[in-house]
Amino acid sequence: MTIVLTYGTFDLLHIGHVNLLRRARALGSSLVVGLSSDSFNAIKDKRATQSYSDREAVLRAIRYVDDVFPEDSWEQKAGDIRRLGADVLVMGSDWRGHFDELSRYCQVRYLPRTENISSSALKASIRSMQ
Ligand code: C2G
Repeated sequence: MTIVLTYGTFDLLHIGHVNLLRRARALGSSLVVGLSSDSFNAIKDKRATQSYSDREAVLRAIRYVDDVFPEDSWEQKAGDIRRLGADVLVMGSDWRGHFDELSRYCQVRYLPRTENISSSALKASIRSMQ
């Protein structure tokens, strides 16, 4: 049983998120997502369009996702890895290097970020259509 762990806001779920989730899941037998809480998004200076509960419901509907829990701080990852028995931490390549210290607890993998798509770009293009 290889448990894969990833984190993110996953606002306005798009193909970049789905590519990441599909590839992460393919690295193991289950994928658990640490979903940024609304309070943590404020810490990340990120405003999500959708509430935590809506973003959680959308993620739980994705076939690649086996479980979701709140990400409330930068510091919780080591504890999450131990608590979940995670074997692999996966993040998009925009995070390359940021979580290398966690390789003492599990494998850390950075997967290529999907080009030309982001929640903020989606919001801008929706605004331009109005
Ligand atoms: N992602 C991607 N390609 C995109 C957009 C996002 O591969 N075009 C990946 C990101 O690299 C990340 C995941 O999808 O691994 C979720 O992205 P976000 O929801 O933007 O999350 P982020 O703000 O990067 O939060 O503690 C880690 C943070 O919570 C990560």
